Amino acid sequence: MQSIEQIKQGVEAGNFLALAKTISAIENDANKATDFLESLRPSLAPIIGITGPPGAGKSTLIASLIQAWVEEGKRIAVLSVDPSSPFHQGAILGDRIRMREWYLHPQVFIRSLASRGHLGGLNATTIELTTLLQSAGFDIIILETVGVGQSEVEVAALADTTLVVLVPEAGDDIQMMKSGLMEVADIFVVNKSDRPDANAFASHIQQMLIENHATEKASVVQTIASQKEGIETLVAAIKHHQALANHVSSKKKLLLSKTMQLIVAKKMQQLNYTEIEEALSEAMQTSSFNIFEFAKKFF
Ligand SMILES: Nc1nc2c(ncn2[C@@H]2O[C@H](COP(=O)(O)OP(=O)(O)OP(=O)(O)O)[C@@H](O)[C@H]2O)c(=O)[nH]1
Ligand SMILES: [Mg+2]
Repeated sequence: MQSIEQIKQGVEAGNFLALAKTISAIENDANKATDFLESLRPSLAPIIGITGPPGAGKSTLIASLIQAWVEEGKRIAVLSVDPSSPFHQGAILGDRIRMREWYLHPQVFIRSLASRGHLGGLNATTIELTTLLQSAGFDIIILETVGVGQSEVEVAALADTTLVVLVPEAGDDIQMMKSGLMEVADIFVVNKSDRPDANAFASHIQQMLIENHATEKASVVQTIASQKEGIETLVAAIKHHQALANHVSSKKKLLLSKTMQLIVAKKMQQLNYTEIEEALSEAMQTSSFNIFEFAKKFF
């Protein structure tokens, strides 16, 4: 394991080798890194979660955001969590093209993580890795996840500011919104606003915010990521939300949600699936089998 000082020095010099090695080690087995993780003293560098359906333009948007922040002299880390799907390789290759100009930039660190079948698509070690990045001298951490099912909720439970990226003809997304997307988004980004229905779609979301008395909590920004349009407004909206998210109560809420996730993950690890399955095979054969009684043995 590299020391955090070595990692930090590397980051300052635009050399991410020690960081990359440490990330791999944590990804392989976070339990082995317990002492290292407990020694970290993370900064308050904001974590910006960016989620939305496949192909909505998340990576293209990130490339534009990076540009804006690099110009402000910031150091930026991007973690892209790819769902383990047949498109996985393609997504990484696509990102290499879309974020091409940033892969070798000394202020920018980009890393793709496979979600390894973790439910909801978020990598199981995301809390560890974002905390590492906060301890390694980055000013902003971006967390990109494809919005499939639960992952919007998961990303919101990790990020200081959550962007939900949608595209105009996203009929299904409106359905998703009704079932909870409203809760997680701090900023709705209507990307591909070069498309005909973009304004109507943005107004629709705005209307939903009004109906839900959520205009204080969330905002709507229109962008054309591929033409770098709307990026300044988006950067300003993020900054505005950051100012709100910096309150002690928001920080505490986020830390509490992360703590709960870490506890749940640890408790899950303590369960031995095979052992439970074997015990079940036996218990099932008795006529007096009761699932509550059975499960209690493993509490
Ligand atoms: N017309 C139009 N196309 C765009 C815009 N933004 C991105 N695209 C295109 O949309 C496609 C998908 O963009 P990505 O940035 O890879 O989208 P993504 O959400 O990161 O995709 P996944 O990571 O695979 O879920 C690319 O071909 C982009 O060039 C936009 O504002 N307008
Ligand atoms: Mg992408």
